[in-house]
Amino acid sequence: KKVCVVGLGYIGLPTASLLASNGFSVLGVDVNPLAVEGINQGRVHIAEPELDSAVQNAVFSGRLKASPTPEEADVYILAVPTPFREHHQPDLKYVEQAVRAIIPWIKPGNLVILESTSPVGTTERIAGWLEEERSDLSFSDPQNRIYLSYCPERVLPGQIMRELVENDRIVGGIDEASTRLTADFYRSFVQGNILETTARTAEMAKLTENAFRDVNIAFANELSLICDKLGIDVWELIRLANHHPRVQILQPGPGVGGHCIAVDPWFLVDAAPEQAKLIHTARIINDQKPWHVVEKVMELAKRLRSPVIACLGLSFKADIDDLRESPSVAIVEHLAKIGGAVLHVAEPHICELPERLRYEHVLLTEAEEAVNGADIVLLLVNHEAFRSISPELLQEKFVVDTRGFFRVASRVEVGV
Ligand code: SAJ
Repeated sequence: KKVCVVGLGYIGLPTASLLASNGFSVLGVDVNPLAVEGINQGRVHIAEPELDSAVQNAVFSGRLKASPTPEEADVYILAVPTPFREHHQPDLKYVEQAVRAIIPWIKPGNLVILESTSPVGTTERIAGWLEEERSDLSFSDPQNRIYLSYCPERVLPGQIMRELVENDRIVGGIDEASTRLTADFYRSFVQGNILETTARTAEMAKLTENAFRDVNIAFANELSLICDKLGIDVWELIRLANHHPRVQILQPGPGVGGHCIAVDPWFLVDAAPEQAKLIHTARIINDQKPWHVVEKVMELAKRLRSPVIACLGLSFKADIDDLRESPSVAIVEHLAKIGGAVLHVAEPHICELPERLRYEHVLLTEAEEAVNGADIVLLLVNHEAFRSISPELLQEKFVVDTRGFFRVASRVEVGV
């Protein structure tokens, strides 16, 4: 069987290599010519554990090839981004481009699967585009029948290769025959359960999962603000409360980053603004958290003459190199713009500062060195690499620990 995967990003590329290792012949399609060229040489443009070797094996075995344009295949998987536009409205332009690119190649019997996180109703819209452009194909006539489904990915960056195989998957077809065909396809390479439903419910399920996490992180972030006001250690509080058999509070942080959790809940707010009140408020709480951290640091900085601030971590979460939509980057950028302090930034997963942080008074350095020369230590990401920072180094410094990472006595320990 031949599979064409459109979009070779965080989801498409791992999926393409997994399919190849399961014996499918895979064509990966991407609009980025550098990514295509690199993949064909066995090189990967994404940092994800075990992805390089999987792609290398797939390419060198001859079962994975990349190209800027689609070809004929049995199954088409669309894994392109779905960002939002101004006013938090979902932008389906990449999905539409991908669908329009495969439309000329589709034959009766083919299966089209959308994996991109999408607003409810997107699979039905794709069916509309297909019917519009290809009157020779049909979702009902057995002679010219094609199949279409939604199957969201649910993998966690950092564990993608394992979770792609082990996670349960939800499959929702545009009709029952599509659901069944798609479920059989995923059963051929996924070990988790394949759960069958409709396209609309599957779309909503993906949005619900990320909104659930966002709301729960907002709860933790709100607790951190309340505790800050009342002089209570939020980390101890949560640890204690979580001893209750039915309480499981998540961890506060500097805000919510990444390209999923901070985006997907907006698709629900956009679709049902009157109803999605809690989900909307959670988004606002999480989006405001970085500014609270900035205020906290500035309060301390004002007490010092020419403060040096060590900013530990830039990525959107621990032990990855992904800086996209990272609250830590936003915080450091804001501090840099306010000025009046020298910032020593430590991010062990990058070699140079991103464009938006290139200021004369912002320097990328090694963690211990950054801490050594600083008056204020701002912990933004709980990277494993920061465990080697000794508690002695933090003594006599102001510590703003947004992740509850350091639990030591220092001159002032501030958790936010
Ligand atoms: N965060 C906290 N406190 C926590 C947990 C997370 O502040 O207790 C922050 C992180 O620091 C980060 C953000 O939330 O900035 C998101 O991180 P994450 O690890 O929760 O999630 P992602 O964005 O890496 O991946 C999520 C996952 N969704 C769920 O767990 C419901 C993943 O399974 C999805 O596949 C992915 O979104 C996606 O692609 O939608």
